[in-house]
Amino acid sequence: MRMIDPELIAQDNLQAGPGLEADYAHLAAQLGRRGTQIEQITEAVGRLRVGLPSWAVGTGGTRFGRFPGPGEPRHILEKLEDVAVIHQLTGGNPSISTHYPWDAWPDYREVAEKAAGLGLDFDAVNSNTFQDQPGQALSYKFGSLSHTDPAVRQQAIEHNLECIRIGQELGSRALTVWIADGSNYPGQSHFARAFARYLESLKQIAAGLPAGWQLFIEHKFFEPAFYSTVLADWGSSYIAAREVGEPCRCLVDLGHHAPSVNVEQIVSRLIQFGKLGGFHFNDSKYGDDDLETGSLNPYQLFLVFCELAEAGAERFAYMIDQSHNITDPLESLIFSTAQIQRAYAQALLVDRAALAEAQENNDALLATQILKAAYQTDVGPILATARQRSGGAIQPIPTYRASGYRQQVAQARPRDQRAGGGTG
Ligand code: PSV
Ligand code: MN
Repeated sequence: MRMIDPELIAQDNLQAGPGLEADYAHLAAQLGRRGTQIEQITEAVGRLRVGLPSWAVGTGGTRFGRFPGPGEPRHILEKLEDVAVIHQLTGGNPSISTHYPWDAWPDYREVAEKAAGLGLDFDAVNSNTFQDQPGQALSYKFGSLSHTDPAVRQQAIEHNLECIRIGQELGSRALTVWIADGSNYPGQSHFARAFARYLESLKQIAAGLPAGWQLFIEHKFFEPAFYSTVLADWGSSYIAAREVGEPCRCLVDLGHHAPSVNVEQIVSRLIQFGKLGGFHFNDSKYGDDDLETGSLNPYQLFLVFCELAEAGAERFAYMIDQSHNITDPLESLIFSTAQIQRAYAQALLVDRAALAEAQENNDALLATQILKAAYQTDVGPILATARQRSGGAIQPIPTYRASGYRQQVAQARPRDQRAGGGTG
């Protein structure tokens, strides 16, 4: 089932097609002179899968307020429809990452069937031990997997095992665990004992993973705990992944580092020692702002992709994790997907042999110019061609607006106070 009339996409593409063909031919010639085959880049961009989180298709917010937009999805089936719209237009977002209990549903076969009918599959399932749920026996106020009380830890472990069971019904192959455990006061928590309890809980979750599944852990240096967090940084994350063993890998959320931290170097380290699992993409200026990927710091995104492209980017799991507070979330996700594809295409343009030589010769200026030459290439025609070839739109946001999808769902989905999204 297609959410947007394919005829509309075809019509829009017909209009934009001749201009794109000319731009693509020009870029092909330009890259050819540099010894780069444009087709290889376009195919690689077409293969990149960027997962979407179920919580990003609703309007996000902050702790000060939320301004819901019209037609917000009220439950997982409607979230699937929204993700299908994005994928139809971009061709690059074939999977959805669900979050429990936010996406709880009485019959997961129904969810799996609906997704299959929309041409979607399921990315990692996400557990939630950072909020208390109505009727929950024990509170996570003072932590979950690292709590001092073994009964609370057990409850959190069981919730993760339940997420795995749901994921099996959906066809997911990974569990992502982000914990909010930490402390607000110096002295409140014993750093080493809390970390040991976390590792022990994580091992029990790993023992419950089906064959072929991965366990992703996500570090974050602050918030909601403001003095210390149990999994504060990539070093702790690496240690935990190593202690837990094979199925456990580190997930890098771009917003989970202090300002100015060299994230691309962290990515390199994790790749070098076999523990990079994937990404949560977003952008930030101050902390975990959950701004749109590439909206603020596209050069950092490019530098991250330089590390990934060298290692073979298709080995890793990619997802967008951001909060859309003032825009139509679907438009923001389309925009962000293109930013990610852009960074990947630019990274594939880096003249690696020349860069290696400049590095060997300690030619700092030449090395940085080689990166800039790739970054400053407008790869827009590559992205648009990859979208068109996958049945998507050459100009996805204008086509989305012309489709009237938002107006349709505004009619069909009366406002539900529980709906919403984002991480704020
Ligand atoms: C935490 O800030 C986080 O980035 C984790 O990925 C969560 O799963 C997500 O937000 C949604 O709460
Ligand atoms: Mn995240």
